[in-house]
Amino acid sequence: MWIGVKPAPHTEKKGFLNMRIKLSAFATVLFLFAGLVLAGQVAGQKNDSKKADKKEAKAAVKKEAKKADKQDAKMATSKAVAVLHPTEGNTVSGTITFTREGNAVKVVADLTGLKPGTHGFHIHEFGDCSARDGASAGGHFNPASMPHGAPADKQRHAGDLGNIEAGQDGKAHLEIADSVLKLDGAGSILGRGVIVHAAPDDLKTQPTGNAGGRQACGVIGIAKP
Ligand SMILES: [Cu+2]
Ligand SMILES: [Zn+2]
Repeated sequence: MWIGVKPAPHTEKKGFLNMRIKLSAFATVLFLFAGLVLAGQVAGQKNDSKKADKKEAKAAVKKEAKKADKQDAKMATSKAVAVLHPTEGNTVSGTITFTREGNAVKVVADLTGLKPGTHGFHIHEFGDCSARDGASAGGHFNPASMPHGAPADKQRHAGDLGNIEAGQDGKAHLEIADSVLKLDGAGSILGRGVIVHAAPDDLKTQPTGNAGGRQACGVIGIAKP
């Protein structure tokens, strides 16, 4: 029996159909792939815009913070002053200025009416000189809960400024830079008291330095820069 080489018409049709199916499957895959690529691009764009938004928000926050810093700097106290008056039965008086110098505060004291020699000299907790003996100024200003010490000690009251020395004329001049004192923020010395004592501060005895009576008292206030 002879079998023709020429494929039967129905087979040809089937082959054509097969090809069509193959083609349409290919097109579907292509289409899906294109869709995926497009979707990926859109998602990428969305991501990009999200990133840009985040960047913008960050920049805005930074700008606000800078503005606030500038405002703080404008509001910050650069100089403070205490005018000291004698307590009852004493003659000590004078002026002490506190000036911001970088991260330190420069303290300049000029006093008169002292007994020649060394006198304990501190910032006390309260700016209250109403008591005749200065006791209303409270203890040494000590916001960090430290023991009493010398100005150069790591552990000291913030108010521990050590001693001031008077000459034979009863006058004393002192200039020190202190990195513990602050004119602003938590632990600021504004509104606190300054006391000059009758005796030297031994820089050891807790919590007073055994500096004796209070001979002059003043309140730290904001000064004209
Ligand atoms: Cu004192
Ligand atoms: Zn102290």
